[in-house]
Amino acid sequence: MTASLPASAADLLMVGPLLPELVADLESRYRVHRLWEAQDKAALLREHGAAIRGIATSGRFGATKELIDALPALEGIFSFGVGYDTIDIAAAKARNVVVTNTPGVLDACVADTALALMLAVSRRIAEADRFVRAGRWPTEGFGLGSRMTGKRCGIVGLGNIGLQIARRAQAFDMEILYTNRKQRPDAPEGYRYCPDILELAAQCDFLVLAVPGGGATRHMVNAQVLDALGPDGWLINIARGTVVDEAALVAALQNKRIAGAGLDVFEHEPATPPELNAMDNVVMLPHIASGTHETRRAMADLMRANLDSWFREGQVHTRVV
Ligand code: 8YV
Repeated sequence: MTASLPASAADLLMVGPLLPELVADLESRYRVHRLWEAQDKAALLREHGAAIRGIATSGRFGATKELIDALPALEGIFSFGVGYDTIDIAAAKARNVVVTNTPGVLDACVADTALALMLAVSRRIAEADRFVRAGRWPTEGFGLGSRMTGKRCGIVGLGNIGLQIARRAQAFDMEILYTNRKQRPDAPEGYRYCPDILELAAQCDFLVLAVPGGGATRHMVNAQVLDALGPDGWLINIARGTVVDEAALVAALQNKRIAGAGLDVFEHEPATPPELNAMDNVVMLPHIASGTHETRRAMADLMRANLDSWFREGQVHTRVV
């Protein structure tokens, strides 16, 4: 726990509701303005905008150029989460506003979720649970799943999270293939590099997305990639919904051009494509990959450390820009 700052240390604009413990702690030490609760957001910004020195946000709530430009005294944007694709980084840079995120502390739980989805879709875990609950076991056979052990795991984006997914997949005797902006010379021995996603999709059984969101990766998984993955291949997405052309994914699933999908993220969250609801070969989660008590606490601690160091010493721990 950090030493307390004077309550008047700084005015913060909180864009959306963050972890309740974090909100309570920040409110005890900063003047926090709750943007999401304001009936008239423009009026809140008119009244307090000139005093606001920090934005507290997350990947979900982001920070637009319009918001950044409405805050003349803004010094920093402090985000709860590793992904910052919804924060206008160019606008922050142009204003010399520091941006921080919470890398590292969530890698393990996000990787755990990727493996959970891989097992869930290949072994039909969620579907089997529904089968038992519906009382169908006594009278019907459930049928078989597909083996995960020993299959080929194709990771898109071998960053910290990708590496943790690979390590876990190796425990299932899986072969590791990956694509990345460039080949990683430090990748563990035996990891096979594919220069492009099409080749990777064609050669793996599970295509696991672990790249950042944003313009550079938008719709990286399109109809062509899904066709390369093929009718025995599974798509797993714990990255960002924008990485997948969701309409193309729905079409590929409807036409059985891929085996199924395990999705923690969607293109228009919290909306999910209604066509997927009836598909037993699809497992959908409400963006919970980092959602454990332990990890969310660690994310809150890191975000708080960034905020406090900035307003005390003008320094931060995990800077994006
Ligand atoms: C969180 C995330 O769900 O870290 C990220 O980029 O997407 C997740 O860990 C999110 O930031 C909190 O709302």
